[in-house]
Amino acid sequence: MAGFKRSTAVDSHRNGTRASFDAERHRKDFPILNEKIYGKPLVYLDNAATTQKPKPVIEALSRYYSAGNANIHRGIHYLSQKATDAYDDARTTIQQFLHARDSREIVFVRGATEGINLVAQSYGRNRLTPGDEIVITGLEHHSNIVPWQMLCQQTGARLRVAPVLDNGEVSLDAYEKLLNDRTKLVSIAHVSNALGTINPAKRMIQMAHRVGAPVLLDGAQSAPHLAVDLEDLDCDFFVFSGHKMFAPTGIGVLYGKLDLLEAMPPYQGGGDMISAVSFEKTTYNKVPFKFEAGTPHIAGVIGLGRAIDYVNQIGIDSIFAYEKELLAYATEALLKIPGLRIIGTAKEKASIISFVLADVHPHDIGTILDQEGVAIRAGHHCAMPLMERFKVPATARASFAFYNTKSEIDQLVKAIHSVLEVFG
Ligand code: 7TS
Repeated sequence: MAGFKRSTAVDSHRNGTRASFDAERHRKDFPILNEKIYGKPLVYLDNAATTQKPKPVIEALSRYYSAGNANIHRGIHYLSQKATDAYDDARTTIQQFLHARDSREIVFVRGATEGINLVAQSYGRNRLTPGDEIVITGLEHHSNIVPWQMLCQQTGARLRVAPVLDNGEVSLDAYEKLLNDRTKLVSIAHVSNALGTINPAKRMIQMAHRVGAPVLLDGAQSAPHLAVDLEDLDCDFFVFSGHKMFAPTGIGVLYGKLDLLEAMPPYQGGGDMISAVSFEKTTYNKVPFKFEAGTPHIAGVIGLGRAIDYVNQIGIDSIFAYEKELLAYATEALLKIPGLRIIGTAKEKASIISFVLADVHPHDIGTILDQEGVAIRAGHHCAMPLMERFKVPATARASFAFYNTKSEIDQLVKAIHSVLEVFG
């Protein structure tokens, strides 16, 4: 596996030498982008739901299943050892990508959802008592709401929610006021999937730490788009999903500070998470294996490692800078469309635009765009309380990746005009 490579885009930009980002070249790595939908070229703008997979990832999966498949950590034969090495290498690749201190802090899970549930149950269940408080924000995905509600039901703790301002930013004043010595856990999105808001995570983590509360940062929408430095952020837990960063579905990561993970009981019991079992007593394996019961998604882990190598080759800072350009271009173009209103106008945004169009239902927008080959998402984006906050039942959402282009945004704009023609 290639080692960690920090992009030089920002530095070279400072020197005035930033080469333009070659999205057309990167597109060639994604076979699905050549697909035709109803005879029209696919314009894939649903990257916040899941991203497409580049050839190196597809080939790594194919190679693993054609020439390397075996179970890990339990065989002495050649293929088992080879699979174990590839699995362990991917853990190191991810540790370095996230700037975590130790590869034991990287636990493989199914995705962001499972990571959050693991923390709620393994960290929260034994620690929280009636009267304790868990703080989240008003822009969370359901997967960062429901596990905490379940935990509150189990423990008698109370869920507190920091409100969202009209521009889609979290009110930091209100957030700070919610924090007190009853706060036993804070769990916040790094980037909102429905609005694109980038939360000032480092500041919010520092505020929570001042009252002694550990923080889980939900990186499902940040890890694929911006540099995540866990040493600098100092969050206690971090989760993301592989499928949103060019890797297969069914694989994701929970990062936890080593001392916290070591003190937490296992989430699931089974093979590989033990060091010895008898009918009287079982002792558990070390972290991270204590949290990886059963045969894991070995191919998924290898695919995720390869996806991160791929991102590192392009450079996450270059990706962020390019997507920022796409966001600015799309925002300007969309705002020229009569009746279109963007929901979520935070100062710091990732490449996600949610919008409504006069009184056309977002599902109708999505359906008509689909006929033009343009794939967006329409709905509540698993953020129903946020939709309620903005008094809309749903929005249409275009979300960009580094393989999208300005000409695809032109296609999007053209397709929205055809919606207006139908509903005009
Ligand atoms: N957190 C955030 C911020 C998300 O955007 C999502 C998925 C999750 C957690 C859960 O990730 P999973 O991989 O475990 O399902 N978001 C979306 C979306 O915006 N459209 O489809 C899935």
